[in-house]
Amino acid sequence: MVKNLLGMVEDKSARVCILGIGYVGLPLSIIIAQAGYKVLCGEVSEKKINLLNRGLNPLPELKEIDGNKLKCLVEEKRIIASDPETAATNTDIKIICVPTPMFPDKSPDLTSVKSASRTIGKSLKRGDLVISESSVGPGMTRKVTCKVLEENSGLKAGQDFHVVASPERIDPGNLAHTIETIPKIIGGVSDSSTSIGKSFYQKFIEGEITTVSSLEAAEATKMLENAYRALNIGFINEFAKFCDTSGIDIMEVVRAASTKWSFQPHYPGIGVGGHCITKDPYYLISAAEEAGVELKTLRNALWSNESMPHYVFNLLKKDCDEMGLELKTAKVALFGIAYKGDTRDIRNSPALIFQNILERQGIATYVYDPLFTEKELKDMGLKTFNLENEQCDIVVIGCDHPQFKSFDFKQIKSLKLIIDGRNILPKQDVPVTGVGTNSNLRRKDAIHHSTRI
Ligand code: SAJ
Repeated sequence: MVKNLLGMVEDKSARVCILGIGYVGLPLSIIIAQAGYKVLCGEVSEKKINLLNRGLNPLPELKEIDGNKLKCLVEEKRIIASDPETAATNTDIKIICVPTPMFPDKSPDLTSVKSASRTIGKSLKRGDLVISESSVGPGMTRKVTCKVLEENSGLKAGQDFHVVASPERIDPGNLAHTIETIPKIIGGVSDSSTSIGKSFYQKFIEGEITTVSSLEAAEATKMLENAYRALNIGFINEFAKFCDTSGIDIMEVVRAASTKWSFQPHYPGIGVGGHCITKDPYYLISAAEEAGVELKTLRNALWSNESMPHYVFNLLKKDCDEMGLELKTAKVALFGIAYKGDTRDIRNSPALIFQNILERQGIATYVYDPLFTEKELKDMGLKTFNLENEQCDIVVIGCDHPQFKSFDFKQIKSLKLIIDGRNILPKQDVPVTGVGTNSNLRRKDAIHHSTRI
């Protein structure tokens, strides 16, 4: 390589470009700038560029962003935002942090990765380092990212420039796992790429840095992690359906099984949301199919997870039939729209999929979420439930916001039934049906409990 990139990493003179200022790119920009590098943030959103260059957080929902720290770094010109082309030009290390969604048929949508690679390729210089933090299936960095980089630069990956895959492991909103402390996996197109990638990350990652032998090994590591989680959730959701028919309380059984050293608890619920566990496994399935291997078990687990909003709807229908409640005319309040508790992130939220199922059945659903204002919910086109002055017949718990665990449901005088889509509620005065908790058990307790009053 013509330039001494390692020396520039060591003396912090290497200029860093980060393409995609989202859940991954923004926190990454801050910790790299804080480590002493100049960071050029490339963004397609004019709004984000303007906010960032005014020292304002373009993602206010990200609790982990320290606004003051960001403001200082912008004022010191350690972070500058611009369009992607400008940000990529005259930089030495280029990090791709763009989204990797799916097309409607669940096949990988690498549009943003190709666009970022094209942008980088146009101004790529000998000795530069390109890092892909975007989560893709094994082989995609080599077959897509490297190919586009080479086509647009006339240079050769591994020979003229370095390429590393280091899939993000961000856990949005979880302050227990900050970007600095999350362990990192790094795999390069060549040993020297891996080595320089590790030297760079060591400057700002406190967590353990593990190097692997190739781009594919790094991509496969991320895919394995999230497929493992999707598989376990998929099975526990299936097991919950069995428990519902067999007088078994799944939460009791999971607690008991957790006394075994090799059992990692997972919990059934109204479904699986977010942008990792819903999507990464399909990237793995697609990569495997290209290699002629069908990952049937994983695909079935994903279908199990995707079936849960409907399953919970069927629980609701069954309970209404048993209780003589006319669902069509009942007032249903959905508590919580986020994809998981204690976050405002609604991407692929199963609670909203559930809400859509009810709406399509002509059942009006009113939404309450303590993390959103009524105006925000209305701006999403949702009907809102106002705790202060409204009543409802049925409450469905859509996500495990901690506030719901101690919520006083007695204040809803007309309440007749709760469907606990996350199995988080303690016993209530009204019947509560959970997922896999064999509601008869809980309903008997509830009725018994309520007769005592
Ligand atoms: N969920 C269940 N049952 C469970 C666990 C989760 O139904 O036992 C549901 C959640 O409610 C949510 C979805 O699955 O709807 C995903 O939950 P998650 O805890 O996996 O949260 P994510 O999507 O933010 O996952 C992230 C991932 N991080 C990255 O991909 C970088 C994932 O790899 C982590 O395992 C996860 O955080 C974590 O462990 O916190």
